Amino acid sequence: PQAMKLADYRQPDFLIPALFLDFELHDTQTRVTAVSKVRRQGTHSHPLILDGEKLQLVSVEINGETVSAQATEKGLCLENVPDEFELRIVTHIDPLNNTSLEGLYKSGSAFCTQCEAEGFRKITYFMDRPDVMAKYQVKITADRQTYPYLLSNGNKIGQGELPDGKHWVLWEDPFFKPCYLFALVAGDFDLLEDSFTTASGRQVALELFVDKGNLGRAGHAMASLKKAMLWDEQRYGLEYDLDIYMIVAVDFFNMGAMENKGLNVFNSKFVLADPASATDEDYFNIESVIAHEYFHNWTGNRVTCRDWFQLSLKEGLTVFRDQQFSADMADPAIVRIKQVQVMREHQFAEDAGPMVHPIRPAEVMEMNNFYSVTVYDKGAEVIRMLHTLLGETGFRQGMDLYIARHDGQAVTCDDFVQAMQDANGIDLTLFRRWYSQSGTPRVEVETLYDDKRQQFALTLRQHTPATADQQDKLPLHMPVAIELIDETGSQQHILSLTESSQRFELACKGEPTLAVLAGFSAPVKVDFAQDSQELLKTALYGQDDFLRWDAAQQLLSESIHASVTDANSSLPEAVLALFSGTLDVAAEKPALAAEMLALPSFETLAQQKPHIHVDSLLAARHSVKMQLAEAFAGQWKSLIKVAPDQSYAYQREQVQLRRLKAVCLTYLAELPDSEAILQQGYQHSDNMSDTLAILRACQSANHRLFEPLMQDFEQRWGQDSLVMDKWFALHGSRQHPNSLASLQLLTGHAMYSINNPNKVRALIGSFAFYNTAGFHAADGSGYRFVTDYLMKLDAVNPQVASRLITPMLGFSHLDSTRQDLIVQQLARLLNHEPLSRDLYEKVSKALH
Ligand code: DPP
Ligand code: ZN
Repeated sequence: PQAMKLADYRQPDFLIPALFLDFELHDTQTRVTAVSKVRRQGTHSHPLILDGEKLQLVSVEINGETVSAQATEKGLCLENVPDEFELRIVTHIDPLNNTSLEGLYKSGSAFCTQCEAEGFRKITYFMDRPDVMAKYQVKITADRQTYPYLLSNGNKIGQGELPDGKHWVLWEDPFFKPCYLFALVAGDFDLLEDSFTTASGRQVALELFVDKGNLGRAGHAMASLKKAMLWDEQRYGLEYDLDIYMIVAVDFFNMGAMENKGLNVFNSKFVLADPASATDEDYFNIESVIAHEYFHNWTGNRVTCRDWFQLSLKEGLTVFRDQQFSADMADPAIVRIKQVQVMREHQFAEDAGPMVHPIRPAEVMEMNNFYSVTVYDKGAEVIRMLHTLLGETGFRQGMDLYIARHDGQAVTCDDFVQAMQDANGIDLTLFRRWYSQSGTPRVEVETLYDDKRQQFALTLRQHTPATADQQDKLPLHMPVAIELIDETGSQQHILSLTESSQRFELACKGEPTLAVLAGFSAPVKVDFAQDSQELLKTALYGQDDFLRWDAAQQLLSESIHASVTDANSSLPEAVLALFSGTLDVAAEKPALAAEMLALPSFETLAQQKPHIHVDSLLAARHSVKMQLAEAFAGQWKSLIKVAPDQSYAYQREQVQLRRLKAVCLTYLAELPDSEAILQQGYQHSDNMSDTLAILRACQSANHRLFEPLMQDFEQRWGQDSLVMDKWFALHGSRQHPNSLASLQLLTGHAMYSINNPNKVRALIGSFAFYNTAGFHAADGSGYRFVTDYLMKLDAVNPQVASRLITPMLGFSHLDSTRQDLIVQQLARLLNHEPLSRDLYEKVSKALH
């Protein structure tokens, strides 16, 4: 396979301004008739090249005349076509056997589609690229009883009955759109209906389709949608533009959800919730993903991407917008902490591995591989930096100009930055480097206090180490938010760093304690040697909650790393003081306390050092956990009683207390006398958040209650697919000598299926990503198991396989024995035939 390059972009040779699609649905032989208006763009005599995969070509007509055309594996080439013509193509497709879940496929008994990025070519021959935009009409015909709902984008403009028990519906979408936003759903659902009146007074019908019997779990998603619609009007002045907004929840889905125009298709995991079956985290994620897809209506759909290298244009921006929304809906500091954890655990890891790329990749072999934490989350961090540099008003002016200038167009990341620049009259030339330069920058901090002049000087030096894809790096433009803490309080500043080294001076009466990167103002690693007393001061007395948490995490991380070198080391005084100080105020600030008391994850710890030894780092983390459990045994026991006394609601104060309780439980479960408390906690829980907190605590402590509670849980929830994913994940991530045997067994469980991405991610994904001891087992058995599984999975669903291989890619920080073991497995995979383009791209890069 060959890589495509951003530098090779050419505008399309033809345009297709109108498309009529006619679907006669059938499990294994759906007939698709596509009628396009085609127009040559520019003066040239190039053939019309259409993308198409896994299609059975029936006929091609140009202006009503049959033409003979030979299809290849990749598509169709039509020579000598007129400058303007009607093209009619009939194909047959096989949705039932389409396990890739791309194009048209069956999820349970329903038909549904997923076209982003390049799935439309599995539906018909077309110019499958986002800069070809058409107005769509879609006719769907199917059996009336089995498929009472026939849905597509836009407005329903016709329907009818047929004599053979079939019926049809005709849809029209008035907006031009790229084919990746096309959607079709057919099935039998329960329907939750509501409506929203826009700021300008238009009534929008809201329809949420869920599997039969799940209506009681649809309310939170609907409420979230209405909040998102209102928020986008108030924050960005953006209103919804069609008369109807539909969301369908399906069980088989590769991603979280998809923003198809007027017809979102969602992984049911991000729709369905009730207190008994969903956790606070599920409620939070549903609200945020519903908002994310809704916000795409403007940032993605009305203004879309010119080509797929520009994916961050819509994803980075839309993630940033959903993050702003979540911060307004929930606890801003906690929301921010979660985002930073994703950056540090996953994005920094991607930067350190073979798949490193800039937020706007320059070369792509398989586009599905670039729906990455870099494009999404680092992309959002880049937008956040713009927001910090321009301020709320300046950023909004830039957004207004961006939308006004590009509505209805397919544009580039440069167009976005240009709009920000023009609206604010500032020069963003240097800032644009964030789009082309990959890797995690390092910022080194040096300070000096001049007593006489009462000046605090700080020198910032930035440097981005070379990455696998790019040797030479340049200085970047980044905001560095700082806090100076002294006896009288604290002052905050945002420093604009543009050079490789820069010195700043600030007036300060008395030598302050400095804390850098407030709110994680730039996606960088900071090198700042601070003693533990200063970190402690920031953690306990800082203004900015994020900085307090960050200082606490640094203290904890350092004590864990120290215990790697000296296994008998006892907890440093500063860590004890941190915990007692935090526990003292835990009841008043439960959310922040919970995050400050939680140990940094293994993955975060691993990203802090160029080389790690898996076993000693695991042991060190565990030993620190044990010592903290014992040192504060009394506090854990009393704090878990702070639980809310009302019945469950997804409501801020309650969520905070439950989270604090969950963290206390993880320590408590390490204590010898915890069994009765855990047992009772499990029995008396009336909601999934508390239940899962107990199970997680037992799992991470390898408590003997874990097995019996898991059996009880299975008894209770064995028939509930979404809840059983939590059960699979707990098994998959359990660090236990028998984890491989149990994994083998569970792949045969009645609720498990290799065809369902949620199951695979829950069981095998949890093992590969989070079962550190099992996955990195010294004999290589974990790597071998995952590789064997990938070989099977790749034939079923390459996109999911390609996600799952991530933990095998970044191995340069492991010991040489483990590196060799991983390389052996990757080599075996590279020789496996057939190997998807998705896996080939990653494996070949990793072995390079
Ligand atoms: N559905 C995915 C998302 O919204 C891809 N666009 O991020
Ligand atoms: Zn998105």
